[in-house]
Amino acid sequence: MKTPSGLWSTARLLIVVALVATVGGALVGTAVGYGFHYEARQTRNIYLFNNGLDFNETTFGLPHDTFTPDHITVNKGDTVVIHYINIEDKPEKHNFSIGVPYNIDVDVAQGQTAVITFTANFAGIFLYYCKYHTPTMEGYLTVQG
Ligand SMILES: [Cu+2]
Repeated sequence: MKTPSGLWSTARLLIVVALVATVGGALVGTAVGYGFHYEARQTRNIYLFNNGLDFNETTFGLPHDTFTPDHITVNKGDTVVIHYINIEDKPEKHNFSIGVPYNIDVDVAQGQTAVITFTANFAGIFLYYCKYHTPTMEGYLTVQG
C-alpha cells in the first residue's frame, strides 16, 4: 500500500519520537542537575590542628609543621566553621590563609583556638596554608559545586 504524500510514514514517526525523547531527556536531566542538590546546605564544623613531623628542619631546609587534616571537603553554599587549635608546646603562632576569592588570613597563638567562619560560595579546589610554615604546612579545601 502506498503512503499518501503529506503523511508521515511509521519509520519517520519513530525517528522523530526517538529524537524528541533523547533531547527532552537530556534537557530534563540537565535541569535536575542544576536545580537540585542531593544534600541540603549545612554548617560544617571542622577541627583543624597544627601538627609536626619528627625531622631536623635545618638538615632538610624545611619547616616540620603540617596541618591535620590537610584536606577539607564541603559543598557549595555550606557554612564552614573551622575551629583552628594551636597545640604547640612552645610559644609559636600559626596561621590559616586562603587567597582569592575567600581572602582569609587568621593567626592563632599557642594554646588558643581561632574560630573561622565563612560561606563556601565559590566552587573549586583552594590551597590553605600557614604563612609562617610553607611549603609544608598546607592543605586543600575542596568546594563541590
Ligand atoms: Cu604554622
